[in-house]
Amino acid sequence: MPEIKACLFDLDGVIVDTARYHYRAWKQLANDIGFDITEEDNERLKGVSRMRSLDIILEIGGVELDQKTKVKLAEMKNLRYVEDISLMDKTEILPGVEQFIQELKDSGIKVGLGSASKNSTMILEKINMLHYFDCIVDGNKIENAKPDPEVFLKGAAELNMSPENCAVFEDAIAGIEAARNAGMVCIGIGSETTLQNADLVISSFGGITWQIIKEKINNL
Ligand code: B16
Ligand code: MG
Repeated sequence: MPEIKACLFDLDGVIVDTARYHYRAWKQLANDIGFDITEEDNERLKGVSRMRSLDIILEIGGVELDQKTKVKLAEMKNLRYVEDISLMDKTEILPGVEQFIQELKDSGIKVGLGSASKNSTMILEKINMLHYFDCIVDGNKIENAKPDPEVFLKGAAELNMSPENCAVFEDAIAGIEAARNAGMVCIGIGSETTLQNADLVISSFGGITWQIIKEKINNL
């Protein structure tokens, strides 16, 4: 197994749990249009781009709209979402992930972000973690959404790394596919059943050190 010299992190579901804010804003939008969405529906939106999320929601409501209206609705949803995330702070960082990233920095491992979100820099600023990242590749920089490998390949390129020297941390099935398509080792954060295509899965970063992950990767 090639040496891992860089780690690329997904944002939502790995560093912070913004899914509940996305859910609140999408639910409100669906209600405005005249239908409702459930938490189960929200699972389908994780790791998916904003416009694709809207298409899924409209499909749930059985609503068809023209592109101009869809762009307007996505903007409305984002305004509500941004209102919520502007109140975020350090307390919203998921357990153990900041210590883990600090350990990577101390070990000379490069750290990058690979997220579908167009709000990633703002979120990282709010939780005071922007300074850890040697590169940020997010929804503003990519054309092809996960499972396309673009987001992670761009991350590796910005860090001057070959894909085989990069590991990806992801919570969504599409993100794991993207990492695999990029030829990178992929660590799933969540349930083993859902994330069965990851090279290894941890339930959270709680109690997890870089040493533990490095050994697990070497044993693959
Ligand atoms: P925004 P990730 C993704 O982030 C979210 O999981 C997904 O639910 C959201 O629709 C997408 O970002 C776009 O976010 O509307 O802020 O641009 O998991 O790839 O970090
Ligand atoms: Mg995610």
